[in-house]
Order: sequence, then C-alpha cells, then structure tokens
Amino acid sequence: MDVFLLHDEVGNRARLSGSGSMKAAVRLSAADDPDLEGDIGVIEALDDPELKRPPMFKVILLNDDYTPMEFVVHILENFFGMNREKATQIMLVVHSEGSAVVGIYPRDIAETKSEQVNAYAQENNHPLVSTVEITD
Ligand code: TYC
Repeated sequence: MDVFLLHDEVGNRARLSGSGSMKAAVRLSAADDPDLEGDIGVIEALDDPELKRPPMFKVILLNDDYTPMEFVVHILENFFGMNREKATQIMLVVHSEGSAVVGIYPRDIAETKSEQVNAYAQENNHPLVSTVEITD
C-alpha cells in the first residue's frame, strides 16, 4: 500500500492511497521549476516489483509389488543423492506407506529426474514409477 498526502500552500489536503500503480495530477509551482510554474505535473507511484519465488515441485516415488528393494535403494542413491542409510529408510517408507516425496526441485529439474527414473526402471524391466506434483 502506498500513501501520498498532497497539499497546497493554504492547507488544502488530499490523500491518495492504494496499491498497484497510482497517478495524481499536481500544478507545479515556481519552487519546482520557474519555467514550469502553473503547468500540470504528474506524480506516479510505481508498482512494487513483484519478487515471487518460482514454484517448487515434488518428485514422488510410488510403491509396487515387484520392483526389488535393492533397485529402489540404487535409484535413491544415484538420482537423488541419498546415502545408503537414507535411501533404505525412504525406500521402506514408500514400501509401507505407498509413496514418499524423494526430492523437491524447480519444475524442469523435477520433471527431468522423474522421467529419468521412469526410463531407467523400464530399461531394467521394473514397474517402478515416479510422478511430479506442485508443492502447496
Ligand atoms: N514393494 C516392493 C517390494 O516389496 C519394494 C518397493 C519399494 C517398490 C519402493 C517400489 O517405490 C518402491 N519388493
């Protein structure tokens, strides 16, 4: 929210407030610039620059009945940078809960990792599947 108080020499006041961009017309005085005295000038409040963080995406690994546990651990070590202990722990979460988030990344990276995992599982004749979902 931006607020401007506009006032003249005899105490008349106007309040200008809002968000987004705002403009107010003002009559210029000799103090602004003698050449412009009496002209109409414009005061403009610009939008705050919006600095939104890019959305992040979860890579989710799904359980199935056939992919060997050791293969899932291998995936978590090699595609998601986990050590053996962490990879084993997360594999067991997927196995018992049905799914688990295995990484959170910007959209392109999440989609590439998920596609690489799915392709690698297929090449090795395992039904393992990962998906991507936007974070809330
Ligand atoms: N449920 C599989 C089994 O019993 C193991 C497994 C774990 C499969 C995690 C997929 O994402 C997965 N062999």
